[in-house]
Amino acid sequence: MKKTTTASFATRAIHVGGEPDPTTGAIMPPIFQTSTYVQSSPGEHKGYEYSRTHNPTRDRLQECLASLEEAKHCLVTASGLAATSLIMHALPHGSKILCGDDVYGGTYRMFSKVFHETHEFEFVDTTDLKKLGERIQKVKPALIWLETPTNPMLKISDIAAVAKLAKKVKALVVVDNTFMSPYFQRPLTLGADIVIHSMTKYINGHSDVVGGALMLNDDAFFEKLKFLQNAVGPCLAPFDSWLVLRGIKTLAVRMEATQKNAIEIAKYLEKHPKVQSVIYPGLKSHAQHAIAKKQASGFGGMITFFLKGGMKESRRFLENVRLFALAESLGGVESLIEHPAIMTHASIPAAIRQQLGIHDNLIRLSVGIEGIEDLKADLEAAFKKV
Ligand code: P1T
Repeated sequence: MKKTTTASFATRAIHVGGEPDPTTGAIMPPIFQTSTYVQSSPGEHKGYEYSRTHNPTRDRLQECLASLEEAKHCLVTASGLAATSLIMHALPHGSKILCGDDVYGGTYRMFSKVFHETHEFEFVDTTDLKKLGERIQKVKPALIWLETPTNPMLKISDIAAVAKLAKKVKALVVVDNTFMSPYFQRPLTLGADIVIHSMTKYINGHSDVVGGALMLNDDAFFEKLKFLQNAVGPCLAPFDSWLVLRGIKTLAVRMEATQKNAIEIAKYLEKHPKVQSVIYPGLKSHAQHAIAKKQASGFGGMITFFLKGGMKESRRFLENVRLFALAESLGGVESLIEHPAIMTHASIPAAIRQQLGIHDNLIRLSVGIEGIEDLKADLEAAFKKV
């Protein structure tokens, strides 16, 4: 099925890039587990020379993902951070970047500890459009980096409004769409220029691959990124590409199922006497609930909440869950739980964590698709130990 088909999301997730193998009719595409390709004469080949540059299994995945994000182009990369690094490599030295103040700890670390020598970063609250507009006019950035919802505070930025402000100074807008997946949110259709994903999360959905992706419509910038991927090297392996192609087939049903469970759990936590407050974009109490509703077709499966107490209570709680696995990462079919201050966001300086609200009693859930009663019973048993 062509990536430009008008078929529904669920159909495209299964069939774009998923055509049967033309040589054998195998319904599942083969894994082209090869590093190189034989040439009939020097420079004469079938379009493939070396797997850092091209691989047929990777091509199939890229076609599928471009279709799902409604993008002209897609590149898949060795990790989510590899996708981020390619964009940073593509910017000229001295570029100014405005980045949301609450982003994945690894993204913050890359910007503040790796690319800070060549680019200038300023971290701003991108949910505050007035303040952001002022900084855009003052700084005249080359690029605005949005994570929405953010990790871990689940803050939502208005993508269309930020894109409008960015256009005034010709800044590119990048959206890290990892938490929503293209099933719930397609930033390119809202005016963003580039979308990136940690495919490690919902897109693959089975916690068995580390991978990333970037999608965009601009031909020249795509060629630059493709050149950089080949020149710098962070390509996705054929087997990992195949695993993601397999996982992505169920993206639509997984996102619906995770959201259904997440809504139940968010409501359960909201009423729990041992919970101080709950952050979930689908709750009316969420500060940007209206924006979430306007720009996305769902609220996802990530919940953050503050337990009553501090580090001692958090540890007790996290040591006593059984079904929720205490682990970094998110977006798999199995439920995960973690402590952002110690785990995923430890690379953010403590003072900044405090400003953002990443306190010792903050807990993050990635709600999986297990039976809802089992998930609630697991949390309830752990609460009893606190
Ligand atoms: O881990 P990697 O595939 O390189 O992706 C990095 C990344 C990028 N963007 C967002 C929003 C992310 O959440 C991540 C990775 N996050 C975790 C590992 C985590 O547990 O939050």
